[in-house]
Amino acid sequence: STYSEEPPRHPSLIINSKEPFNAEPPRSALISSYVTHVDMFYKRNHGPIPIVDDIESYHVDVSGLIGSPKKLYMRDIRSLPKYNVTATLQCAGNRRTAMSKVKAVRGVGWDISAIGNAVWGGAKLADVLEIVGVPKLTSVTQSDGKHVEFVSIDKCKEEKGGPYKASIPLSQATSPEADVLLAYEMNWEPLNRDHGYPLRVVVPGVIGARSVKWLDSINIIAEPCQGFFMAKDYKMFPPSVNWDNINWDTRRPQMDFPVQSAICSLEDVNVIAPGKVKVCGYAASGGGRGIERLDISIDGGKNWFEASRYQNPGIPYEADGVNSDKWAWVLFEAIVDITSNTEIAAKAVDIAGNVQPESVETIWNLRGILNTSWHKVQVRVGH
Ligand code: MTE
Ligand code: MO
Repeated sequence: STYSEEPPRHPSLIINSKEPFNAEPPRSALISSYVTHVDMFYKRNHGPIPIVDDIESYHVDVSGLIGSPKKLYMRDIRSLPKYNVTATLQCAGNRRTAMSKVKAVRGVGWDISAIGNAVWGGAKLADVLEIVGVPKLTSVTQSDGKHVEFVSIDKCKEEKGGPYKASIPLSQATSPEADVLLAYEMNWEPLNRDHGYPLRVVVPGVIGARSVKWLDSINIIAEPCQGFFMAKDYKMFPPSVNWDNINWDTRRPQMDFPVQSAICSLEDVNVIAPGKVKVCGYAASGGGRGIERLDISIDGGKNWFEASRYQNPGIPYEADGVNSDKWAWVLFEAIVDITSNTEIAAKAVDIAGNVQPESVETIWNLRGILNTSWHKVQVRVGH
């Protein structure tokens, strides 16, 4: 494996690790549009970016608990109905740097931009599985705890030089409503190399780690995939667990993302002129749960008021409305009046009533995942 043939990247990206390439955009890029530009979309890799140059021979091998193994070529996947699904992808490690300030954690550091919203174009996994003989989920089909495993082409050190892999429940994979895609487009253009060319999985509402890029094979298996990123990583532990007493088997692989929000129009410490200040950012929840409310405080959390929320400009956002993208983030905006040095905080509430926790200390975990604590920025009034 070598890093000599990495694709070109936008110079404004903030690089958190060069090899493998892990980078996020500046905060302001996230709120400049509802759909994140591909070059400003965070890039999260565990090895060198693979090169697939013979698209004619490229195919996905499907095997496991199905009749006989099958090969699916791009033309097979493209012959299925194409769906465009607007879905937010968020790394479980988003906001890890802030968690590591409580106590050291393991993993690449991220500010608040390991998240992005894209329009993914491709075939539904439920349709793909159907053509290889795995029926769609109905009220009578049984999935018996089976999983669908996705194996990549890339090589990573966590898998001892083997490919990145992950799995999702068969019930989710065969459910058309879950909108799991084998995507070949991102924002109406062919996927680029960084984001999984020629084909990737997109699992809406779930931590980014399950959306396997550069898909090589799909296996129907009896239980969750035992790969590093399922069995040993991306699990949420209580604050009491440390590297001496950890027992990985006691926890399930993280799937849905909890409710999250962050302020993107201000940096950690901002010097601003006194008066009206625009506070903008994003809010998102997992499992297709919409954002019910976004609360802003300008006195460190004593008093709160609601920000306005939107997805597509001009269309009012309703948390479970027909015109709302259920898998996508919501952008928020509030105008506040700042007269002296203070702390601005944001917290979101999803349609199940889940609220972000106040402090990062109470959710600290040794892998530094799922930091969904209130996002706070300090502002200093200057001239
Ligand atoms: N797929 C492969 N093959 N290799 C990877 O390293 N990283 C995962 C996931 N899929 C990864 C992968 C993680 S942890 C995340 S958060 C998302 O891809 C990031 O997707 P992006 O780089 O397109 O933003
Ligand atoms: Mo991730």
